[in-house]
Amino acid sequence: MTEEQKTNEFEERIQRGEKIEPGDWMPEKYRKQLIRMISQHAHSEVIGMLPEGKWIPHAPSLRRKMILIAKVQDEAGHGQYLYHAAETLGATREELYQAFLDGRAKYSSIFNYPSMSWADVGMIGWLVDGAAIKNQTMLAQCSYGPYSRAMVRICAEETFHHKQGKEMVLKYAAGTPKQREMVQDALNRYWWPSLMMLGPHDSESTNTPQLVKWGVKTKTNDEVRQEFIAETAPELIASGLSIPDPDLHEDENGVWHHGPIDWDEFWNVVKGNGPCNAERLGMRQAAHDNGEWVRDALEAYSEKKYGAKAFV
Ligand code: FAQ
Repeated sequence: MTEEQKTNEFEERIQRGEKIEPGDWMPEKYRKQLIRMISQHAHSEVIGMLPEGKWIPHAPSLRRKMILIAKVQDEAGHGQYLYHAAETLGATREELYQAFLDGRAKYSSIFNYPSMSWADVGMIGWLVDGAAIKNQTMLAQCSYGPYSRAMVRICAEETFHHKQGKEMVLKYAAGTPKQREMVQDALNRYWWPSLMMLGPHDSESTNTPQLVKWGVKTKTNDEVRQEFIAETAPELIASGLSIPDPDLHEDENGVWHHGPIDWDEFWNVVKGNGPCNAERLGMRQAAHDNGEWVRDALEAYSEKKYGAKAFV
């Protein structure tokens, strides 16, 4: 079969709703797009442990501490599933991770913002996990089998993260004046970055047309953002909090409209100049260096016991 015939057959499979599996023929561009997206997603989960992880020692109760430890641990697990999914496409974990540490690979813009108070933990759960779930329930329908299956499990866990964040924010919003002030401040700082994390406006989203054509994404960035606002804004407003967008409103047809997003800020963060880019990557690099002896020990044990390299 020619390349063109194979591509046609591949696209017909996607149109029939079949999943593409690791051993199947796929266009090189499809493979590259998936490695790009899945590895960026994996790096995001790994670096996403930092803003909340920092607050584990300061949790106000044993219950909150246990929930937060479980959540942060889940993010590490999500990184693992996703690196495995990327490996099924022929990439090695070492090369992907090195690109991340060197600052050559992207990860989600949202994790380059600081977490400045305990209330940020709740707001990250409600807004960041909420936005992530909107995007990831779409990706659970993705045409690539290993990514779509990883998403099903990840979404179940993210739903728990989202609920704990919302529970915390609602409690503080109805709490003491100080609690309300903290949670309002967290909303003021996290609202716009949470809208941005869903990706650039469709007119700037260079990858979306190809990803939609090949069933990786089934919605555009703006469509997912719109769904996120429609679900989240009324609940935040009902909690008595004020969303920092004077233009935000629901029209007579139930459609939510928002004010202009500062895309200059977004691209600045994506290019590495956000408030915490250097700090986040520095901490990952330090954790990687400090963990070298663990990787060496696992490698040595695995070689000795199984005669094979360990997945570290
Ligand atoms: N940050 O053409 P598009 C989480 C880049 S997980 C940085 O629209 P695409 C869980 C993009 O890579 C959060 N860069 O790109 C959690 C591209 O550059 P490239 C992560 C961004 O792929 C919660 C360029 O801009 N989720 O939060 C961003 O079609 C709490 C043009 O953009 C995923 O990764 C951004 N926000 O759509 C963990 C889900 N947006 O690569 C801890 C999988 C865009 O061509 C605590 N990924 N760029 O050089 C996706 O669904 C998509 O990749 C999008 C972007 C929707 C993020």
